[in-house]
Amino acid sequence: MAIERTISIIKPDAVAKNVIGQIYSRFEAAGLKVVAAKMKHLSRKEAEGFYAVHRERPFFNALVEFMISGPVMIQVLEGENAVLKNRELMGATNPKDAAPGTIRADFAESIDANAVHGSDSLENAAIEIAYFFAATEVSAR
Ligand code: IDP
Repeated sequence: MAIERTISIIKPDAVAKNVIGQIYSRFEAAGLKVVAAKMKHLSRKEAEGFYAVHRERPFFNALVEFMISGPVMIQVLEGENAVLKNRELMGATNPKDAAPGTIRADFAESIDANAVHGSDSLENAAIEIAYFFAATEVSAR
């Protein structure tokens, strides 16, 4: 299986709940390695740019407001099948539908405040990594 890299963002609700370490433990237990990380309070412009694909969706403004409501923890995860593996660890977008034992089932309150973001494809992972990290900020393989 291919070694991939993906973006994970621990959203403001989970940072406020003080569960960064618990979420990192799940990445590590699943064989995903943190190869870059930064805590950031996103500007409105950064959040709007990151979620530009959702610009026309009715929840866009609420999503941006939420993502700038407090600091987020952004990391690049590396490992076999990292994109899908991270999505599996996250669980469904709406925590009510998320499988037991997933991050969203255990730490998220609602579809608006759903604890984590994860790239949904290898192509988007590359775009999202470049959005937040310079090449020199990501550990070499
Ligand atoms: P994902 O985060 O599981 O990949 P996306 O469909 O890419 O889900 O949506 C991005 C984010 O927008 C979600 O994580 C969630 O916070 C928010 N979102 C998606 N759909 C809705 C909705 O129907 N109402 C409110 N917020 C939503």
